[in-house]
Amino acid sequence: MTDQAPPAFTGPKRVLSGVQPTGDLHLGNYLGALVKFARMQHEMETFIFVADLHAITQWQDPKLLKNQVREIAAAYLASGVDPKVATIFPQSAVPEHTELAWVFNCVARLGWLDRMTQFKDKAGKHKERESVGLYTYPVLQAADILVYKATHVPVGDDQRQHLELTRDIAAKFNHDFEVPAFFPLRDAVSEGPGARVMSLRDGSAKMSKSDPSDNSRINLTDDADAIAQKIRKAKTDPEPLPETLDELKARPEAQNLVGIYAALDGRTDQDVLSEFAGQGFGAFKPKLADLAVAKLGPVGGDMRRYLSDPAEIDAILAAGAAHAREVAAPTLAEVKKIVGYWAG
Ligand code: AQP
Repeated sequence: MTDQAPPAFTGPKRVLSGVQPTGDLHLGNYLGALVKFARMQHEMETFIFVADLHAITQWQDPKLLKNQVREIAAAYLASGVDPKVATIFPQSAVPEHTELAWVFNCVARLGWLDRMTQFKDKAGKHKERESVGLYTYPVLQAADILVYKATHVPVGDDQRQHLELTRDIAAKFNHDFEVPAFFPLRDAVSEGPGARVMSLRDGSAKMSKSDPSDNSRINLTDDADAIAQKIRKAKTDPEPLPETLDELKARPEAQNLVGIYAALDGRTDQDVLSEFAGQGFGAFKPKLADLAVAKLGPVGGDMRRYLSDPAEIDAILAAGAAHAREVAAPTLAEVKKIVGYWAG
């Protein structure tokens, strides 16, 4: 081995991301992922899937799953993802993801997966009762990304560790099979406004679908009253907003609300502080509620409109899956040859 860097990947720039159909989407999913999808689709070729394979790593009612997939697709459309521009599809309709995941199961090392904090968080104290699928979830995620040779993966900050693992898997595959520029080794796109939206009840926990308290999150389907009420009840402190970001650091709940305001309004946290410094939450929260209702209200309304026509959503998903397979199949065919499969 030499110390030389491997040759650079020269394929096209592509965006790939997805969301699990595991419950109502919230403001964190919207700002951390959906808004970025809508923006990036105009910058490069974009593939956005509904992660139903990932969803079943934890129990999902089979009678509900298909409709949950449609709900996520409706959320993509309502957030501005345009099926004429981006490819929207259900993960389970593109079997190349799982075929590549098996190869990657044989490339990834146990020690790498043992370090994944999301598994530890989700499994809690009883990891022996969790599915093997939950443990190997990040390997499937690597396959989702690399089967399209995606170079850009817009996700929230909680996925950063999984994306680093994707990079490690790509690098080991390229190295072990002596195909140095086969898979791209790009970094995550997990920074920026909204990359880490925290719970409205606890500024140290991320806003999450699975939080038992509905008041901890703003759902995309919440109406104006519910949004305003949740913001009114959001945990804060009695101090007025400070002038500088440094002063905000020790106040996670205040920092979170300022971050949400900034992300919804397309501004920086510092801009928001400059406008509201010296004001208490009694003044700030109603302004934030108005902004959240103005931005999210139309998204919820559009979601309901799309969901009133499930056949149209199914047609979009089917067309997306057909196109996704056209792109994924050649990658998998090459991988089979590289690995030396009999069927390669
Ligand atoms: N709080 C968050 N802030 C910013 N981004 C977030 N994302 C999730 N929570 C936040 C991003 O949303 C995308 C889709 O996530 P997912 O549904 O596929 O999985 P998740 O990260 O497990 O979402 P939840 O809401 O936290 O679900 P549960 O409670 O089931 O674990 C990803 O890009 C994620 O980063």
